[in-house]
Amino acid sequence: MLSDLKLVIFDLDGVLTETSRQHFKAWQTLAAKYDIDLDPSFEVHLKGVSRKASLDKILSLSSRHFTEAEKDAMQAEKNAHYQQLIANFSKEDCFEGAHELLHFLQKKGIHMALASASKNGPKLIRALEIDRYFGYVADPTQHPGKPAPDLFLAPMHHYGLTPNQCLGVEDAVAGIAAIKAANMTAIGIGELGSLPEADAEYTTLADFAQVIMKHLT
Ligand code: B16
Ligand code: MG
Repeated sequence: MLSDLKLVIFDLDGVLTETSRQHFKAWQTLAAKYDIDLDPSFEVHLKGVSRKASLDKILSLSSRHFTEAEKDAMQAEKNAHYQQLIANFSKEDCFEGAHELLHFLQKKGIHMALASASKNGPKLIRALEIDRYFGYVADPTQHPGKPAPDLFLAPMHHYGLTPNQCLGVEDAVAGIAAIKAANMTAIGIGELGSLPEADAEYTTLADFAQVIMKHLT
């Protein structure tokens, strides 16, 4: 598998940096305004899920009906709060090993792409100073969200590759499902056993980086 490797497709939130706390805090604050108490155990259901789909999941906890205009306003409010919470993100907010791994893959001539569900992705990778590594950034406004495979297939098609030449790296159940639906090898980052559909799981990005860098050296 690694001998054919031409493209690594990274998820962003939860793989290259940790923004799930900020996403969830912004959702909790919004939900509280509508008397919805978001338990921390709900967070896992929002990982890798688009802003709109996340809101729909949260509002399903309420018996109230919300108009589309109200839902649009709620998404804008959540995003403004989220952007405030990540306003000071910089290079140091990348997970340990991220810069080294991206630099290593670049030197090896392996393409890198981003397959994030986040519309804030392009801005965030600039803040993290890793944007120069990505030859292709899949646009979440142009494709169905995870678990559909499209965000992972778009970079593969961009480079004219086949699934066996690609590796997807994800922290969310929906994201691993998307990679597998694209017929690619799926690497799960997170608590071991939490992503059972992944082909291999690593607790941290640094652990994965060590293994792949050793294999490709
Ligand atoms: P935004 P990823 C996802 O990013 C997050 O995991 C998820 O919690 C969030 O709702 C989604 O992006 C949309 O983000 O509101 O910024 O467009 O993990 O796919 O990189
Ligand atoms: Mg993620």
